Amino acid sequence: MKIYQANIVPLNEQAIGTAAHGTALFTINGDSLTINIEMFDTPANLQHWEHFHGFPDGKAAEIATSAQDVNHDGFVDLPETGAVSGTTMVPFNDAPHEMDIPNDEYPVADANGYFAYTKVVPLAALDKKFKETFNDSELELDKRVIYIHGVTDDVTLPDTVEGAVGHYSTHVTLPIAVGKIVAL
Ligand SMILES: [Cu+2]
Repeated sequence: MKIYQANIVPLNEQAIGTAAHGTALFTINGDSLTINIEMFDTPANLQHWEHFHGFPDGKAAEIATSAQDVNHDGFVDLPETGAVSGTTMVPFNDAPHEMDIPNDEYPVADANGYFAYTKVVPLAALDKKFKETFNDSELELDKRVIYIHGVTDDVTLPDTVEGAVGHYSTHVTLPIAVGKIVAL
């Protein structure tokens, strides 16, 4: 059995008015990966995209901080996280192993901004899909970071905030918390 965890800390908390935080636990046991994520103080009553991000070339990803707001508009948007965190890799939604990122199958925060997500993923299927997508790369969880996204539409985002994906707006993709995954 192999266990990884992440301490998830707020990002963009000044701009969005809430400091989202939580924990993630990844347990590899035989052919299954069990994912447990618990989040507090996220924007309430809202679905939150969550994924691990990383670099396909084996470089270790690091968490974005306010230093990644390179255009100084007050927000670290999704493209700005890329320099240190790499690209979106695996979603924590209803079927992580399908690696289908833009959809509505992510957890929804309650009225207090709390949600808990648990999923048991078939590891061989995830590994196969990951290798197909990222040029034979290994999952290497300890080189990845977890991101939680999403603010309500009443948060005013300047036009300089980027990161819309298909018909999903920058409100859906704005990062609100991030954590480095480490092996225990
Ligand atoms: Cu993400």
